[in-house]
Amino acid sequence: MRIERLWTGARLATMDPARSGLGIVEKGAIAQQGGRIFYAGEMGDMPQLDAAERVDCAGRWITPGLIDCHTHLVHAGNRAREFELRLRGASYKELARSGGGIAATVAATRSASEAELVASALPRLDALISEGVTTIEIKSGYGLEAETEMRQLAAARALQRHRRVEVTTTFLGAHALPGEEAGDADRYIGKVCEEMVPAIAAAALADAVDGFCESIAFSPAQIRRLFAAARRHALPVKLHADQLSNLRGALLAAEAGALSADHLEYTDAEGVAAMARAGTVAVLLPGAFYFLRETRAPPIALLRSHGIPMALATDCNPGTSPLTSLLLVMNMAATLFRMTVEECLLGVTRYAARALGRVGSHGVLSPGAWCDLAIWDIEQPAELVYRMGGNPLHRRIWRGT
Ligand code: DI6
Ligand code: FE
Repeated sequence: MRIERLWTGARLATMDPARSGLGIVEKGAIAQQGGRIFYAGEMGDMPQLDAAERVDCAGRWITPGLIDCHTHLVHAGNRAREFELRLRGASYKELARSGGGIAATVAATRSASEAELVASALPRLDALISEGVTTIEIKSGYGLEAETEMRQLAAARALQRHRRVEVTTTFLGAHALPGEEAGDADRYIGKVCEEMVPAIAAAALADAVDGFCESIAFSPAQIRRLFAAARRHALPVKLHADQLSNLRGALLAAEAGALSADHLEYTDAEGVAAMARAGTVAVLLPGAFYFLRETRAPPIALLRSHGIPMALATDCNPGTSPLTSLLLVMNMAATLFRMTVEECLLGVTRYAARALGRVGSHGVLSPGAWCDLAIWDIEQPAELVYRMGGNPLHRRIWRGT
């Protein structure tokens, strides 16, 4: 049979659940047809294939293209000034309560056009892509009214016309209470549920709905209303849960059958057990933990003992994680959270795909999955987690090319 492209002489970390651990194949080959993987495995076991193009990888390692499953990549402006204030002792919560924080980025984002949002996001996207990212999730949440939320989501989708990357979008209207709502969070959540979710669903602008469950954001009761609205429009949900305090957000997310519960620094044993029962992915964000100088780490040992899939992401945002390196995220997760190399690599591939509801098609090297590859100049997979700075990416392949 004739196929489009064949990579040979590679070592593969397939992340294939049918193999153990990283799913390593020492003498591997990958065949690509129509943008999807036709074969991935031992060269010796490969059927006879006539390839239009052959690439010898000279012993390099191939992983699935990396997936950044939690970002706020599209926004205007930055918060370097606020960073300086935090260095002088102000806390993130204090800045948020005094009208800075998310509100500052909302003001900048509301006055930016879609083209301006795209232009300012591209350098951040390029930084991620340069390290092998092939799929990225991008949230709204800096508009906090229908028009800007939709413009942010449209800008996120538009990035796919500028770069060879897949973008999934998440509506995060329940990120913060905008100033003009005069402290009435219930009324604002009503608008999110009755106006924004239906409009965004009708325009097919979002793949999921997310919220921020926190004392400085929305209560569990308000998040329940949000999740009910998402369900009415058949949209899957995710949650920023237990990042700064324990409002039992992980439990709430699990009970709603959420794809993922994200952050989890303050999650308790009951929340973890509920996530295990529901199959909710834990998305861990060590960049925000680091940048806020948080001291309480997510309950990694508990998540591990319950067999909960742990994903890792940049949380790229201007306030708590101005970070555009998924390689550095892995190093932080290993160093700060004591995650293993294997957990880190699965966290930016197979389990990141699962956090986006894309099981089997993304984040694995197996037949039928998209042929999104990262080819690395390394001797062993641990190097991807071990280094701080530096970038061993040799080639990034998206949909077979
Ligand atoms: N948690 C975070 O860390 C970001 N959003 C959220 O819900 C912070 C967003 C910001 O400060 O701009
Ligand atoms: Fe976030």
